[in-house]
Amino acid sequence: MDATLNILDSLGADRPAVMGILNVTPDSFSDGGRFFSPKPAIAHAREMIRQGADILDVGAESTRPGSRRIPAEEQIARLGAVLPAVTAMGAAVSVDTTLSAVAEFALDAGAVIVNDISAGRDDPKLLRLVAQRGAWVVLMHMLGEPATMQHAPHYNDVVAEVQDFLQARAAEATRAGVDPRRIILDPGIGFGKRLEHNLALIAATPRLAGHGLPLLVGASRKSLIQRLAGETPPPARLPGSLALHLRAAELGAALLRVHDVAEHAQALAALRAVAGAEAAAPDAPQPAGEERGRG
Ligand code: HH2
Repeated sequence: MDATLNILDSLGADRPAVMGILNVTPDSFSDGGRFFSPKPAIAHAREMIRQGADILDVGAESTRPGSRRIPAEEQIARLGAVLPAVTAMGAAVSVDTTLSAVAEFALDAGAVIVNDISAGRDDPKLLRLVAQRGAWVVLMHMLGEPATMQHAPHYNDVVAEVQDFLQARAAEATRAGVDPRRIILDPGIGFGKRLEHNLALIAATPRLAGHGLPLLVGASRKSLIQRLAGETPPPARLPGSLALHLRAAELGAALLRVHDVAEHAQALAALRAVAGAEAAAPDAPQPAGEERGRG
């Protein structure tokens, strides 16, 4: 638990935290069905921790475009055998739900973060629960709802609108009693957004993170990558996921929500090593006439 709290208390201070995705669902867009039964789900959680995940985000409802809502009892039944085993592994555990009954079940089982893609709008009890339990909360932007969100989303100024929404939801969470140091914001890549909206939001990471709250970016395997690079099944979107996430990390993202933990941990270590070498390099320009281009 101490290691867990250390990670969360210093989010983004040193390097972005890697949040590994565990979808206990039959129908998630990229890995639906693979981790639906407890045994493979628990094994995958263990593997992601071994690969360097700081946080595991466990969800029992797919929110892909066009998905149907899963009632609280069904989400709890799906999580029942998995969550206690996963929280016992020692990593920080987040529950991906918009429903307070599911969040309560997960907090009772040892989760410490509630990842709410509705930012507290779906269930009025959720933010109060987070406050009472001293938990962390992820507040994500979504235009509309999963069933219809990709039907012609429109913004006049996507960055300003997402920024205003996130600030308003953070203020609402604080009013509900949530500790402002435990609020994480997320622009909601792919949630009611076209390609140009998603790219503008990733590019605006410094502005969205500029209010002092940690910013989570989750572009892992999402369809914007095939809009950029042509038809590819979700697992083949790793290079695009890495590029988008590394750029977000350079721009100040504090958490990355990913399917491919080992690959992200390696890429982040390499990025950090080069940044360290840049910081250590003498910054004075070389004197004119000195030989260049060797080595
Ligand atoms: N994306 C998904 C689900 N939950 N939560 C946050 N905070 N940010 C995200 O970008 C985000 C999220 C969708 O990805 P995935 O869980 O892999 O798919 P599915 O919803 O189909 O289970």
